[in-house]
Amino acid sequence: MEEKILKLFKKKPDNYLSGEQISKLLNITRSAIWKHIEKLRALGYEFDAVPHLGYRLRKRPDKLYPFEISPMLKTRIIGKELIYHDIVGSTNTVAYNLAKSGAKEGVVVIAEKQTKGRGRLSRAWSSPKEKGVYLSVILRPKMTPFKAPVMTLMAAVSLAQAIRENADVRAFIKWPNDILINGKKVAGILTEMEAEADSVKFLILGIGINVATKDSELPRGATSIMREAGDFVARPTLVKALFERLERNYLLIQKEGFLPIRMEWRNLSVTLGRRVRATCMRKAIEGEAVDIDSDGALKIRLDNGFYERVMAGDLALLR
Ligand code: BT5
Repeated sequence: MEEKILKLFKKKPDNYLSGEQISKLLNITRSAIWKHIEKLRALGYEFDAVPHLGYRLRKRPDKLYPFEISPMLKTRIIGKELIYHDIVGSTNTVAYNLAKSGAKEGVVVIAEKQTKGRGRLSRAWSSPKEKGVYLSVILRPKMTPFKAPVMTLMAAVSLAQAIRENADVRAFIKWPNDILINGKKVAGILTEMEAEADSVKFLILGIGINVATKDSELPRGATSIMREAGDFVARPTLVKALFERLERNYLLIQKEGFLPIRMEWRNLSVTLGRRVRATCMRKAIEGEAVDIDSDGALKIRLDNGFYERVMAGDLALLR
Protein backbone atom coordinates (compact mmCIF):
# COMPACT_ATOMS: atom_id res chain seq x y z
CA MET A 1 0.00 0.00 0.00
CA GLU A 2 2.91 2.38 0.75
CA GLU A 3 4.09 1.83 -2.82
CA LYS A 4 0.63 2.67 -4.19
CA ILE A 5 0.43 5.84 -2.10
CA LEU A 6 3.85 6.97 -3.32
CA LYS A 7 2.76 6.34 -6.89
CA LEU A 8 -0.22 8.68 -6.43
CA PHE A 9 2.04 11.43 -5.11
CA LYS A 10 4.49 10.90 -7.95
CA LYS A 11 1.72 11.80 -10.38
CA LYS A 12 1.01 15.01 -8.41
CA PRO A 13 4.44 16.27 -7.45
CA ASP A 14 3.49 19.74 -6.22
CA ASN A 15 -0.18 19.37 -5.46
CA TYR A 16 -2.07 18.28 -2.41
CA LEU A 17 -4.07 15.08 -2.40
CA SER A 18 -7.00 15.11 -0.04
CA GLY A 19 -7.71 12.22 2.28
CA GLU A 20 -10.98 11.74 0.42
CA GLN A 21 -9.26 11.47 -2.98
CA ILE A 22 -6.71 8.96 -1.72
CA SER A 23 -9.39 7.01 0.06
CA LYS A 24 -11.46 6.75 -3.14
CA LEU A 25 -8.54 5.94 -5.42
CA LEU A 26 -7.12 3.21 -3.21
CA ASN A 27 -10.30 2.06 -1.58
CA ILE A 28 -9.05 2.42 1.98
CA THR A 29 -10.32 4.35 5.01
CA ARG A 30 -9.01 7.77 6.09
CA SER A 31 -7.51 6.30 9.23
CA ALA A 32 -5.72 3.63 7.17
CA ILE A 33 -4.23 6.39 5.01
CA TRP A 34 -2.95 8.16 8.10
CA LYS A 35 -1.29 4.95 9.31
CA HIS A 36 0.44 4.41 5.96
CA ILE A 37 1.59 8.05 5.83
CA GLU A 38 3.05 7.63 9.34
CA LYS A 39 4.85 4.48 8.17
CA LEU A 40 6.30 6.38 5.21
CA ARG A 41 7.34 9.22 7.54
CA ALA A 42 9.23 6.71 9.67
CA LEU A 43 11.08 5.63 6.50
CA GLY A 44 12.19 9.22 5.89
CA TYR A 45 9.48 10.56 3.55
CA GLU A 46 8.40 14.08 4.52
CA PHE A 47 4.75 15.08 4.08
CA ASP A 48 2.96 18.36 4.64
CA ALA A 49 -0.52 17.83 6.06
CA VAL A 50 -2.87 20.81 5.79
CA PRO A 51 -6.48 20.76 6.99
CA HIS A 52 -8.98 20.92 4.08
CA LEU A 53 -6.19 20.51 1.53
CA GLY A 54 -4.76 17.11 2.41
CA TYR A 55 -1.26 15.75 2.07
CA ARG A 56 1.69 16.78 -0.07
CA LEU A 57 4.91 14.79 -0.45
CA ARG A 58 7.63 17.36 0.26
CA LYS A 59 10.78 15.21 0.26
CA ARG A 60 11.75 11.68 -0.64
CA PRO A 61 14.70 10.23 1.25
CA ASP A 62 17.85 9.28 -0.67
CA LYS A 63 17.31 5.59 -0.03
CA LEU A 64 17.44 2.44 -2.11
CA TYR A 65 14.03 1.17 -0.97
CA PRO A 66 12.60 -1.36 -3.42
CA PHE A 67 9.60 0.92 -3.98
CA GLU A 68 11.95 3.66 -5.15
CA ILE A 69 13.56 1.31 -7.70
CA SER A 70 10.90 -1.23 -8.77
CA PRO A 71 8.37 1.16 -10.35
CA MET A 72 11.08 2.42 -12.77
CA LEU A 73 12.45 -0.99 -13.66
CA LYS A 74 11.99 -2.49 -17.11
CA THR A 75 13.55 -5.91 -16.54
CA ARG A 76 12.10 -9.41 -16.57
CA ILE A 77 14.73 -11.14 -14.45
CA ILE A 78 17.30 -8.92 -12.74
CA GLY A 79 15.99 -7.11 -9.68
CA LYS A 80 12.38 -8.28 -10.05
CA GLU A 81 12.77 -9.47 -6.48
CA LEU A 82 14.75 -6.99 -4.39
CA ILE A 83 15.78 -7.84 -0.86
CA TYR A 84 16.57 -4.64 1.00
CA HIS A 85 18.69 -4.25 4.13
CA ASP A 86 19.64 -1.10 5.93
CA ILE A 87 22.82 -2.71 7.26
CA VAL A 88 24.35 -6.11 6.47
CA GLY A 89 27.71 -7.76 6.88
CA SER A 90 28.14 -8.46 3.16
CA THR A 91 25.41 -8.58 0.51
CA ASN A 92 27.41 -11.34 -1.20
CA THR A 93 27.20 -13.57 1.88
CA VAL A 94 23.44 -12.98 2.21
CA ALA A 95 22.90 -13.66 -1.51
CA TYR A 96 25.10 -16.77 -1.43
CA ASN A 97 23.08 -18.26 1.43
CA LEU A 98 19.80 -17.40 -0.32
CA ALA A 99 21.01 -19.01 -3.56
CA LYS A 100 22.08 -22.11 -1.63
CA SER A 101 18.58 -22.44 -0.27
CA GLY A 102 17.06 -22.16 -3.75
CA ALA A 103 16.51 -18.43 -4.46
CA LYS A 104 15.61 -17.70 -8.08
CA GLU A 105 17.85 -16.26 -10.75
CA GLY A 106 17.63 -12.46 -10.75
CA VAL A 107 17.04 -12.00 -7.01
CA VAL A 108 19.11 -9.05 -5.76
CA VAL A 109 20.25 -8.26 -2.23
CA ILE A 110 20.88 -4.55 -1.73
CA ALA A 111 22.05 -2.61 1.33
CA GLU A 112 22.65 0.97 2.47
CA LYS A 113 25.74 -0.06 4.40
CA GLN A 114 27.99 -3.10 4.82
CA THR A 115 29.98 -3.80 7.94
CA LYS A 116 32.04 -6.57 6.33
CA GLY A 117 32.05 -5.57 2.66
CA ARG A 118 34.53 -7.80 0.83
CA GLY A 119 36.80 -7.52 -2.16
CA ARG A 120 38.68 -10.46 -3.68
CA LEU A 121 41.04 -12.55 -1.52
CA SER A 122 39.31 -11.37 1.69
CA ARG A 123 40.25 -7.74 1.17
CA ALA A 124 37.91 -5.17 2.70
CA TRP A 125 35.48 -3.05 0.65
CA SER A 126 34.69 0.31 2.22
CA SER A 127 30.87 0.59 2.33
CA PRO A 128 29.74 3.70 4.26
CA LYS A 129 26.04 4.28 4.84
CA GLU A 130 23.93 5.68 2.00
CA LYS A 131 26.97 6.88 0.11
CA GLY A 132 27.32 4.04 -2.33
CA VAL A 133 25.55 1.13 -3.94
CA TYR A 134 26.26 -2.31 -2.52
CA LEU A 135 24.37 -5.14 -4.14
CA SER A 136 24.60 -8.80 -5.12
CA VAL A 137 22.79 -10.45 -8.02
CA ILE A 138 22.01 -14.18 -8.07
CA LEU A 139 22.48 -15.78 -11.49
CA ARG A 140 22.14 -19.37 -12.61
CA PRO A 141 23.93 -19.42 -15.98
CA LYS A 142 24.16 -22.64 -17.91
CA MET A 143 27.94 -22.75 -18.32
CA THR A 144 31.04 -24.57 -17.17
CA PRO A 145 32.95 -23.03 -14.25
CA PHE A 146 35.87 -22.34 -16.64
CA LYS A 147 33.72 -19.86 -18.56
CA ALA A 148 32.59 -18.02 -15.40
CA PRO A 149 35.25 -15.24 -15.64
CA VAL A 150 33.31 -14.00 -18.67
CA MET A 151 30.48 -13.07 -16.29
CA THR A 152 32.74 -10.65 -14.40
CA LEU A 153 33.64 -8.98 -17.70
CA MET A 154 29.95 -8.82 -18.65
CA ALA A 155 29.22 -7.16 -15.30
CA ALA A 156 32.08 -4.69 -15.83
CA VAL A 157 30.69 -3.69 -19.24
CA SER A 158 27.20 -3.23 -17.73
CA LEU A 159 28.58 -1.19 -14.86
CA ALA A 160 30.65 1.14 -17.06
CA GLN A 161 27.63 1.64 -19.34
CA ALA A 162 25.26 2.38 -16.42
CA ILE A 163 27.68 4.89 -14.87
CA ARG A 164 28.14 6.69 -18.21
CA GLU A 165 24.38 6.78 -18.68
CA ASN A 166 23.87 8.50 -15.30
CA ALA A 167 26.79 10.90 -15.08
CA ASP A 168 28.87 12.98 -17.40
CA VAL A 169 32.01 10.90 -16.90
CA ARG A 170 34.08 8.50 -18.92
CA ALA A 171 34.07 5.25 -16.94
CA PHE A 172 36.52 2.61 -18.13
CA ILE A 173 37.23 -1.02 -17.29
CA LYS A 174 40.50 -2.21 -15.82
CA TRP A 175 40.78 -5.96 -16.19
CA PRO A 176 39.37 -7.94 -14.56
CA ASN A 177 36.99 -6.30 -12.08
CA ASP A 178 37.65 -2.58 -11.63
CA ILE A 179 35.86 0.45 -13.02
CA LEU A 180 37.98 3.59 -13.19
CA ILE A 181 37.19 7.24 -13.78
CA ASN A 182 40.19 9.46 -14.51
CA GLY A 183 42.45 6.56 -13.52
CA LYS A 184 40.86 6.13 -10.07
CA LYS A 185 38.76 3.22 -8.87
CA VAL A 186 35.08 4.04 -8.56
CA ALA A 187 33.56 0.55 -8.52
CA GLY A 188 34.51 -3.09 -8.12
CA ILE A 189 33.03 -6.51 -8.78
CA LEU A 190 33.33 -9.64 -6.66
CA THR A 191 32.15 -12.79 -8.45
CA GLU A 192 31.62 -15.87 -6.33
CA MET A 193 30.09 -19.18 -7.35
CA GLU A 194 29.10 -22.65 -6.40
CA ALA A 195 29.89 -25.18 -9.10
CA GLU A 196 30.33 -28.84 -9.90
CA ALA A 197 33.15 -30.00 -12.17
CA ASP A 198 31.19 -29.30 -15.35
CA SER A 199 28.46 -26.85 -14.41
CA VAL A 200 27.87 -23.68 -12.45
CA LYS A 201 25.10 -24.13 -9.85
CA PHE A 202 24.82 -20.44 -9.12
CA LEU A 203 26.92 -17.36 -9.40
CA ILE A 204 26.82 -14.21 -7.28
CA LEU A 205 27.76 -10.92 -8.90
CA GLY A 206 28.68 -8.56 -6.07
CA ILE A 207 28.90 -4.93 -7.14
CA GLY A 208 30.10 -1.96 -5.11
CA ILE A 209 29.92 1.60 -6.48
CA ASN A 210 31.13 4.78 -4.79
CA VAL A 211 28.43 7.29 -5.62
CA ALA A 212 28.82 10.11 -3.07
CA THR A 213 31.51 8.56 -0.91
CA LYS A 214 33.88 11.07 0.71
CA ASP A 215 37.61 10.81 0.03
CA SER A 216 38.19 10.31 3.76
CA GLU A 217 36.12 7.10 3.61
CA LEU A 218 38.05 5.67 0.68
CA PRO A 219 41.50 4.17 0.28
CA ARG A 220 44.10 6.03 -1.79
CA GLY A 221 43.58 5.78 -5.51
CA ALA A 222 39.79 5.56 -5.17
CA THR A 223 37.13 8.10 -6.09
CA SER A 224 33.34 8.53 -6.33
CA ILE A 225 31.10 9.26 -9.30
CA MET A 226 29.93 12.55 -7.79
CA ARG A 227 33.48 13.71 -7.15
CA GLU A 228 34.45 13.10 -10.77
CA ALA A 229 31.19 14.34 -12.30
CA GLY A 230 30.79 17.34 -9.97
CA ASP A 231 27.07 16.71 -9.97
CA PHE A 232 24.42 14.84 -7.95
CA VAL A 233 23.67 11.27 -9.02
CA ALA A 234 20.49 9.56 -7.77
CA ARG A 235 21.34 6.07 -6.56
CA PRO A 236 17.95 4.46 -7.45
CA THR A 237 18.25 5.64 -11.07
CA LEU A 238 21.81 4.31 -11.26
CA VAL A 239 20.65 0.94 -9.92
CA LYS A 240 17.81 0.84 -12.45
CA ALA A 241 20.25 1.47 -15.32
CA LEU A 242 22.62 -1.18 -13.96
CA PHE A 243 19.90 -3.84 -13.74
CA GLU A 244 18.71 -3.08 -17.26
CA ARG A 245 22.23 -3.20 -18.72
CA LEU A 246 23.02 -6.38 -16.81
CA GLU A 247 19.90 -8.08 -18.07
CA ARG A 248 20.50 -7.06 -21.66
CA ASN A 249 24.12 -8.18 -21.64
CA TYR A 250 23.41 -11.41 -19.74
CA LEU A 251 20.71 -12.43 -22.23
CA LEU A 252 23.02 -11.49 -25.09
CA ILE A 253 25.75 -13.82 -23.78
CA GLN A 254 23.26 -16.65 -23.54
CA LYS A 255 21.97 -16.05 -27.05
CA GLU A 256 25.08 -15.11 -28.97
CA GLY A 257 28.00 -16.09 -26.75
CA PHE A 258 30.70 -13.75 -25.45
CA LEU A 259 31.64 -12.11 -28.76
CA PRO A 260 29.35 -9.02 -28.74
CA ILE A 261 30.18 -8.29 -25.09
CA ARG A 262 33.86 -8.82 -25.84
CA MET A 263 33.71 -6.15 -28.53
CA GLU A 264 32.02 -3.70 -26.15
CA TRP A 265 34.57 -4.61 -23.47
CA ARG A 266 37.40 -3.68 -25.84
CA ASN A 267 35.78 -0.26 -26.44
CA LEU A 268 35.47 0.42 -22.72
CA SER A 269 38.85 -0.91 -21.62
CA VAL A 270 41.76 1.12 -20.25
CA THR A 271 43.79 -2.06 -20.20
CA LEU A 272 44.48 -2.92 -23.83
CA GLY A 273 47.53 -1.36 -25.40
CA ARG A 274 49.04 -0.58 -22.00
CA ARG A 275 52.15 -1.96 -20.39
CA VAL A 276 50.92 -3.98 -17.41
CA ARG A 277 52.08 -6.17 -14.58
CA ALA A 278 49.72 -9.02 -13.73
CA THR A 279 50.20 -10.71 -10.39
CA CYS A 280 48.58 -14.02 -9.60
CA MET A 281 49.56 -16.17 -6.64
CA ARG A 282 52.91 -14.39 -6.23
CA LYS A 283 53.81 -14.92 -9.88
CA ALA A 284 54.19 -11.65 -11.83
CA ILE A 285 54.05 -11.23 -15.59
CA GLU A 286 55.00 -7.98 -17.29
CA GLY A 287 54.33 -6.93 -20.87
CA GLU A 288 51.79 -5.30 -23.14
CA ALA A 289 48.10 -6.18 -22.69
CA VAL A 290 46.96 -6.99 -26.21
CA ASP A 291 43.50 -8.55 -25.96
CA ILE A 292 41.04 -10.63 -23.98
CA ASP A 293 40.33 -14.17 -25.12
CA SER A 294 36.96 -15.80 -25.63
CA ASP A 295 37.14 -17.21 -22.08
CA GLY A 296 37.93 -13.83 -20.49
CA ALA A 297 41.69 -14.40 -20.10
CA LEU A 298 43.97 -11.41 -20.59
CA LYS A 299 46.55 -11.90 -23.32
CA ILE A 300 49.92 -10.29 -22.57
CA ARG A 301 52.82 -9.95 -25.03
CA LEU A 302 56.05 -10.42 -23.13
CA ASP A 303 59.23 -8.55 -23.99
CA ASN A 304 60.66 -11.69 -25.59
CA GLY A 305 57.76 -11.73 -28.06
CA PHE A 306 55.95 -14.69 -26.52
CA TYR A 307 52.36 -14.44 -25.29
CA GLU A 308 50.97 -15.43 -21.92
CA ARG A 309 47.34 -15.76 -20.89
CA VAL A 310 46.26 -14.67 -17.41
CA MET A 311 42.97 -16.01 -16.07
CA ALA A 312 42.82 -14.14 -12.75
CA GLY A 313 44.83 -11.80 -10.61
CA ASP A 314 45.67 -8.19 -9.93
CA LEU A 315 46.77 -5.81 -12.61
CA ALA A 316 48.97 -2.73 -12.38
CA LEU A 317 48.87 -0.32 -15.31
CA LEU A 318 52.49 0.74 -15.82
CA ARG A 319 52.31 3.18 -18.74
C1 BT5 B 1 36.86 -5.57 -5.57
O1 BT5 B 1 37.84 -6.35 -5.01
O2 BT5 B 1 37.03 -4.56 -6.18
C2 BT5 B 1 35.44 -6.13 -5.36
C3 BT5 B 1 34.55 -5.19 -4.62
C4 BT5 B 1 33.15 -5.75 -4.51
C5 BT5 B 1 32.32 -5.02 -3.50
C6 BT5 B 1 30.89 -5.47 -3.52
S1 BT5 B 1 29.86 -4.48 -2.55
C7 BT5 B 1 28.56 -5.57 -2.68
C8 BT5 B 1 29.16 -6.96 -2.60
N1 BT5 B 1 29.25 -7.42 -1.24
C9 BT5 B 1 30.52 -7.55 -0.84
O3 BT5 B 1 30.88 -7.90 0.32
N2 BT5 B 1 31.34 -7.24 -1.84
C10 BT5 B 1 30.61 -6.89 -3.04
P1 BT5 B 1 39.40 -6.12 -5.21
O4 BT5 B 1 39.73 -6.03 -6.67
O5 BT5 B 1 40.04 -7.19 -4.44
O6 BT5 B 1 39.69 -4.72 -4.58
C11 BT5 B 1 39.74 -4.53 -3.19
C12 BT5 B 1 40.65 -3.34 -2.94
O7 BT5 B 1 40.02 -2.13 -3.39
C13 BT5 B 1 40.92 -3.12 -1.45
O8 BT5 B 1 42.03 -3.85 -1.04
C14 BT5 B 1 41.19 -1.60 -1.40
O9 BT5 B 1 42.51 -1.32 -1.78
C15 BT5 B 1 40.29 -1.06 -2.51
N3 BT5 B 1 39.02 -0.56 -1.97
C16 BT5 B 1 38.36 -0.88 -0.82
N4 BT5 B 1 37.20 -0.24 -0.73
C17 BT5 B 1 37.09 0.53 -1.84
C18 BT5 B 1 36.10 1.41 -2.33
N5 BT5 B 1 34.94 1.64 -1.70
N6 BT5 B 1 36.35 2.01 -3.52
C19 BT5 B 1 37.48 1.81 -4.21
N7 BT5 B 1 38.46 0.98 -3.79
C20 BT5 B 1 38.25 0.33 -2.63
